[in-house]
Amino acid sequence: MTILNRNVFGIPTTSIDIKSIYITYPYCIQKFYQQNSGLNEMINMKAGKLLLFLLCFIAISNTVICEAPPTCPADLDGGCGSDDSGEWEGEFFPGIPKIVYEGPKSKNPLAYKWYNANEEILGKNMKDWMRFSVAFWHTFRGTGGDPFGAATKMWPWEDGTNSLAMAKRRMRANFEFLEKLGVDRWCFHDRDIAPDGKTLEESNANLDEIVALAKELQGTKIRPLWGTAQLFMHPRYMHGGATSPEIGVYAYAAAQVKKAIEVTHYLGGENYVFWGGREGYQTLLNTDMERELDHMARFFEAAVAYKKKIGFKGTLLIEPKPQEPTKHQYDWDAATAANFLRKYGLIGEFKLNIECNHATLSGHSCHHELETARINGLLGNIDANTGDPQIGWDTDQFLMDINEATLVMLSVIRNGGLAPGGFNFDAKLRRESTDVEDLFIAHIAGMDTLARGLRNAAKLIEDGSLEELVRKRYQSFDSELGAQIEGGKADFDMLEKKAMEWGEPKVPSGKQELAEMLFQSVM
Ligand code: XUL
Ligand code: CO
Repeated sequence: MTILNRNVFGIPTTSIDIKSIYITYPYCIQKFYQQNSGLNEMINMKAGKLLLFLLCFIAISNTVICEAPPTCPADLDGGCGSDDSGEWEGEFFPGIPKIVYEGPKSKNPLAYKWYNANEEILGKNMKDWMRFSVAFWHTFRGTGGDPFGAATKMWPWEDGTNSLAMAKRRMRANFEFLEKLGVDRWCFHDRDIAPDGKTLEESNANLDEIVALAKELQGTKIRPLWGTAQLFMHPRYMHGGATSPEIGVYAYAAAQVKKAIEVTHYLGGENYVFWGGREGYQTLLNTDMERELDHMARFFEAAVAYKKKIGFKGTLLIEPKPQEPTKHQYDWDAATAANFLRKYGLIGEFKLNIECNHATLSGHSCHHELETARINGLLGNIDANTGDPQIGWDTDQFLMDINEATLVMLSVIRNGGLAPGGFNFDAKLRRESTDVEDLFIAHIAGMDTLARGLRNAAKLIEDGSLEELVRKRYQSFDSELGAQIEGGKADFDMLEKKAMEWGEPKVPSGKQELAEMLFQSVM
């Protein structure tokens, strides 16, 4: 609904809009708390509570007490732009400096302590090992809403609409964020960055308009790590996209992916992702699984053909996930996805995008999924995040565990890096983290944790003791018979003869605790 006027808190005064009131009222309280931190104790007292209530009451009655939130209201009578075009070019993150490396002793939350972009580790700059990327959908579309509660994040540049003007303003915020963070890559879904239209043509036109702006703002340095199509939010995709039993949906999904590959290519994207959130089933009783999987394979074949047709050189990535939102997704885990690719002759055309929280949802560790992808030649990209063992669903938290990060980086080093893939922060702030600076702090901490993992993994590799432990465990195969077995030349007759000649084998210790001790020694 259109709001004609707002008071200094952005609260509508000439028409009632419940959502705006919801958004702006807590902002006043929040700001009051922040700006008067010394009053926190007082607020705990009765008099303090009364005073706070009075102040906010007066504020809502249009009296100037609190400072106005720096909103860019939809009606744009002024403030963020002269018209509805979203052309505002002000600063979105005032007071946040360019984030620089200050070293491990720094106590500055807005500085890197471990991530030193141009420092060389194992023959490669840290930034080339990491190839970090910001996920547009979490960082710029995440609201903090959950199934039990409404949005908690009131970013100053948001006006509560999904308009084209808002999409443009948000895109400008994205690029200021990337610049300040010193990150050269970003990832997006088509519908995160531009609003859905009434028709496919209108949606495509919206996307073109936003992509043109993104192209301009990218300059020469910034590129998408990957793009993707959102085939899960709209109700038309409730039974899936490529696996929907309805042919019209299959065609619509194909058209959407076609366009998303085009714009990813146009923006210089290095990869394209397929995450099949709704490609799966809720019950096998109403599902022809074989037919659905055949359809999905045909869909991927068509994507490969189209990619080649338009000259897109980026890697196509499948992102496994076992469930959520679907009860059982077809790309359950790395091994399932690899088997699917092999069955349908697609193995050379795709790699995998391993997400750590998806790995744990499927009952594996992230390290297991990375190693499964790596040894199959399929490790293409990592969606860097983590879950919470006590919660158990896809919480998409920033990865802050140094042990976990070290294991992740061991796989990445063994893979020779991830390029043209990288680390995409498919991670969101907790619902309760509501300050703009939290967006920076979360990314800085996530980047520092992985950088620390890289440093630790490099130490482990340079030290060599763990590698030596593993080598020793298999050294009996470094023999003539071992070579015959590994070369596929040892038949059962030959092996039986040896078993009888050698008698009961001597089985050495697995040295697990020693391996764990060596691992911990580099932390
Ligand atoms: C959902 C998820 C997606 C994909 C892209 O769990 O990870 O954001 O990364 O569609
Ligand atoms: Co993901």
